[in-house]
Amino acid sequence: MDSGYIPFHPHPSKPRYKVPAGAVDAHCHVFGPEARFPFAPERKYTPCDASKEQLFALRDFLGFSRNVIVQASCHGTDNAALVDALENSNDKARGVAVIAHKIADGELKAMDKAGVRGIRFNFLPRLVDATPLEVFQADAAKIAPLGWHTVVYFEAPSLARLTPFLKALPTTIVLDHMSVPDVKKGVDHPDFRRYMQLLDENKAIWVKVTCPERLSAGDAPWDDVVPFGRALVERFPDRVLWGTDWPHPNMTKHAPDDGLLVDMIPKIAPTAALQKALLVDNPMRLYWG
Ligand code: 0GY
Repeated sequence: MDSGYIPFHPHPSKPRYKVPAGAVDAHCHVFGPEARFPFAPERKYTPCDASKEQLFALRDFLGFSRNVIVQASCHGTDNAALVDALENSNDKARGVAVIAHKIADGELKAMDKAGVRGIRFNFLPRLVDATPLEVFQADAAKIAPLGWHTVVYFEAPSLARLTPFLKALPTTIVLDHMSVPDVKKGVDHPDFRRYMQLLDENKAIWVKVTCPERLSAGDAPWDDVVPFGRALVERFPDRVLWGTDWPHPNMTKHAPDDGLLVDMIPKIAPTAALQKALLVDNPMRLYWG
């Protein structure tokens, strides 16, 4: 673990909000354990270990039924820890991989069997070295026949540059963490309006209303992020996903209390119908359908 790296919260609170039956935590990670699944040499950070057993225990503690585990950049394109977690999940987890550009079809099929349903493109320079768009485009073409989707992690200032790329992808697309808006600008700022417009005009684009602890200018309960999540959930109720982001890599001040993250859900999805869409129907359709 890097010096100064902040491990996940050791004792999250029990959420006061009770999630609907069958709820899915649709964005979380496993890290290592390093002794068994070493981190990638090209990684930009070295986290604490965060095992599948710890993830599944948190799932149960928070009242969730399933997980979608996303390959984190610290594991590079070696998806072994992810696949191990999927294979030991009792069919309660699906995965999103990060693939090497020369991956063999047989390896994709093996990952599909294990429960991988998508690949992730990461555009954050603090997490990965840049990949040419043509390479990502070729990767998307490779996984499209499997019925997989593409998860794309970028920050708001990259929206204009990446819009043509997103429009050309042949798969369903899922945008991580609302593409990291500048919450200080507010939901009515032209930047976020353009983002809403992208989703309005492209029905293949979904969005994760995740990471208030990352996006907020303040601290829990992260109320400055609520209008962003709520605007997306109310306008695109059948294309939104929610997740904890456990074990919360690269937090800069302290680790969030996962119970408080769950308690935020009714603020961004204020009706039972929206909560069921966000937590059950949408992730089940995308990952278990
Ligand atoms: C996240 C966010 C982060 C890290 C990664 O792949 C990663 O290492 O995604 C981050 O630092 O913003 O999705 O957990």
